[in-house]
Amino acid sequence: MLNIVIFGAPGSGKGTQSDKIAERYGLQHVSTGEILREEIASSTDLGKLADSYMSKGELVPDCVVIEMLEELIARNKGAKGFIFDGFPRTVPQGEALNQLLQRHDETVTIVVSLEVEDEELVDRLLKRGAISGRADDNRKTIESRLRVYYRQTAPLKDFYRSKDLLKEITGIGSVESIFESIVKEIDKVIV
Ligand code: B4P
Repeated sequence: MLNIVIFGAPGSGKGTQSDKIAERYGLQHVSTGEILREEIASSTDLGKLADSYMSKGELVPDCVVIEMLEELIARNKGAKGFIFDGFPRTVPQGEALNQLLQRHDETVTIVVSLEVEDEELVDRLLKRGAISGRADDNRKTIESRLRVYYRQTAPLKDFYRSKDLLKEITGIGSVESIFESIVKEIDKVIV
């Protein structure tokens, strides 16, 4: 199986690149953000809980997303592999993902980190907010998401670097040129 983690600050292009990677390698795209937004749209109990965190730019508690992911992996046993987009977002989530994959005799194959400066991130998310109306794409929530990223998510870089899995790629430029750089790194680990 090919198991890719795509990692980066909010607005770094994770969702955009994940769609392309999933198509290229025939992988199951797992976006915890998308799943949570669907739950919010359906007003489920999980959605109501998630909304109370996401609307403030905070992370949904680890136990909630880890359980969500466990169910998803169990439901997709026949998949060729996964692209994990927006998961893990904390070191405990990273540890949980390792344990989960180990239970299926699998591991993380590669971690792609998209590197983009804060100014560009804020710009992209404000533009998306103006077009899509996504509730958390407003200046106040974006600033909080960035703070949360540096405090809770960025430490995962060292976690994966120490396992020799981290590939840092510039996330500035055209979507196609960034995708080409990602493909180059993935192809190195699968041949
Ligand atoms: P996500 O849905 O994962 O949202 P995000 O981090 O804000 O990044 P997103 O994927 O939307 O942006 P992208 O980089 O693709 O999470 C939302 C919230 O859910 C979190 O804040 C958290 O509360 C909660 N959550 C999700 N997962 C969780 C977890 N594991 N644990 C706890 N809580 C969790 O792209 C942004 C924009 O940039 C797009 O408009 C795109 O068109 C544009 N763009 C992309 N590439 C570009 C390029 N090369 N040039 C210019 N623009 C580009």
